[in-house]
Amino acid sequence: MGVGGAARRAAAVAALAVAVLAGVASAAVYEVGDKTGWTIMGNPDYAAWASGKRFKVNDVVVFTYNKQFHNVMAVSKADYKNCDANKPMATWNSGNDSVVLNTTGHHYFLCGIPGHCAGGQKVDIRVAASSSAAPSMVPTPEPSSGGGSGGATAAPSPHPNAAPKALLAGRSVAATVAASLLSLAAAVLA
Ligand SMILES: [Cu+2]
Repeated sequence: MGVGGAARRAAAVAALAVAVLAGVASAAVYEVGDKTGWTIMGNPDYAAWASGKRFKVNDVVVFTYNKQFHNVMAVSKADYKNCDANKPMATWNSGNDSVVLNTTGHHYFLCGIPGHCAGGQKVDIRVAASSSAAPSMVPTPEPSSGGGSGGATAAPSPHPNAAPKALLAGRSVAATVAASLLSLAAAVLA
């Protein structure tokens, strides 16, 4: 039974390690527009480019362009729709900009050069919330309720360390209240 618990724990640790490694290793790098890059020439279809991808948190998108003619702006959904380049949340203009997609949801980018966004130089990159699957794996090793018997006795040990302070504080308050109630009762009875 002890062996079974150890094996189970080892398996859980291994699974966790794999999940962590997978999370780190799976960050992908995407060149926006692929070989076409970030441009307006040839009317590239960035919606089509994005639709074929499954972006994840911490993936990187690279905008490659001639910085004399273009730039990259992160904008709100409304500004994306309206091609409004007047209040970008961020602007890049190196000609080779790597942007980390550090949140889930939509990331809206456009070129701020007049007319370019309206001409199609805009991209809506949606990051799926797939990473939420990883945290849910963490708690699962703990409730080893199925196995029961032998190994379970070791489990309670992590918790008692946290409890005593709060417990003692609560107890001393309760003791004080009880003592004053007793003295009050004694006074009434006397
Ligand atoms: Cu442009």
